[in-house]
Amino acid sequence: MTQQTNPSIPKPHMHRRQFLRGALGAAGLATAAGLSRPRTALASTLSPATGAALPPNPVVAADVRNEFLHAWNGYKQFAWGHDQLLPLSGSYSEFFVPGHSVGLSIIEALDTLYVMELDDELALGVNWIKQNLDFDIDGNFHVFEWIIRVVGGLIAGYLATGDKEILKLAVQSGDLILPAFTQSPTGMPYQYVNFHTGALSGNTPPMAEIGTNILELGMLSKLTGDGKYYAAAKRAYQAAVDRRSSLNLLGTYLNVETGQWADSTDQAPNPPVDSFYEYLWGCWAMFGDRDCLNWYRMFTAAIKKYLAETYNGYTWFKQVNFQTGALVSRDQSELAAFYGEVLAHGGDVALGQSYYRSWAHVVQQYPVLPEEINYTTLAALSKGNQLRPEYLNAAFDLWVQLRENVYKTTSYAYFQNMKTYNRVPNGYTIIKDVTVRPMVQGDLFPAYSFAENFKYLWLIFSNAPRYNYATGYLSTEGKILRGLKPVDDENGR
Ligand code: DMJ
Repeated sequence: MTQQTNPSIPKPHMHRRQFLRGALGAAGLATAAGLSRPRTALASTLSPATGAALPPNPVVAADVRNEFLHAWNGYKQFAWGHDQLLPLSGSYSEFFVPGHSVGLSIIEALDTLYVMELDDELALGVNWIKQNLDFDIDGNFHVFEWIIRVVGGLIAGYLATGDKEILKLAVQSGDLILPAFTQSPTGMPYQYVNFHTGALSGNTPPMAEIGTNILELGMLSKLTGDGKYYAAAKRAYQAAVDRRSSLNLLGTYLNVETGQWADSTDQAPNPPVDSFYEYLWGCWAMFGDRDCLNWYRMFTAAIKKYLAETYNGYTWFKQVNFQTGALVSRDQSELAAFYGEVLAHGGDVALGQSYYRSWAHVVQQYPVLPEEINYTTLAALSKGNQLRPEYLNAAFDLWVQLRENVYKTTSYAYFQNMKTYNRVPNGYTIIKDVTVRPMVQGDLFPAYSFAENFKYLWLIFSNAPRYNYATGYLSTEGKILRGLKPVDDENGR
């Protein structure tokens, strides 16, 4: 490993938020940005259902770790070495290519095991990876999922362990998907790469797949000293930005060969565009790249102008035609629930708080969130619950930024709801229909829950000695890309 910084990556400037925090203290942050912080308004509008009585932090933290272990032990017993646990049937499934495991749950869990100080389990995972991980598989790997889950997971695993073999695998995993960018005529990535033949396929990705890679590829450039990874990700971003409308809005799907839009709807922050915007902020926060900051500001201004609205007293983001701004629909995906924390990072603190409050309101109707609602009626358009982390993701990041107790009470309440509805004897599982009682459970523990749900809860309640709350930065998949503290630093914080 070479630790030098690549010259093609802008030097990390002091992050605006760090500067303000240093100069003003956390309390002065929102005031300096000219924003109000309606602490009492937010807290008082939450019902007792979302503001459950909160046990002492160490009690909650211990409970979170026990519940993580409950899921992890189910995985170990029934699915070890496979991608995902099927907890109801006591079986497993593979995520990327049928019949071929890459040990996805292990890779997703590495840095969670580290911050939870589960060192024996971490050693088991690292050993499995070193002995078994083999990328030579004749199948089409989804580039976006590979980057956020595997490349990011191995990078975080390396940062947690310092193990050079893990870094080597992280670099190999990045090299495998790099041709999806470099062999694209526009620089925007193809969707699939066959790891055995190198064949590329899928020429019309959504915005999330075009933009959600600069943190992981940027980290590869930083860790190897080779700027090609960052350059590929930046070129893809630039190509998408160049195709914005005169309103500074974006459609959803772009053809990477022709450069033409395949649709006309801007649906930020819904998937499949969601993390395109998250990573513009992340690119600035992690690498100090001013282009990314400017793009973030430009698109956020347009989203606030044309998509944000107050409906029935709650903040939502409608879908519009990206060229005219005309209304298309008023649906909101659970996956968009993270967005409040990004808005707050970018200085739109009140709007971010308000959007979180909208989702806390939905939790009063659906104790574990359905996949999609119509926000005019709160009707569940997609009734399943995929054990997703976005609401807890927002709670974690807003809590770190603002230190308001409401993010603890609401995330604790959601944790209790997960225990009530998603917990099964072999771990946790998805739900097919959250609108009926008893809820109908499905048979899957998605690997991202090892990376995200329990980690966010743990970091909120544990005051984790192995995490630096002032400098830490997590990817869209919850991978800790900055802020992991070495074991011998634990007592020196
Ligand atoms: C995760 O894989 C990541 O958070 C991604 O950005 C989208 N959401 C899923 C989990 O819901």
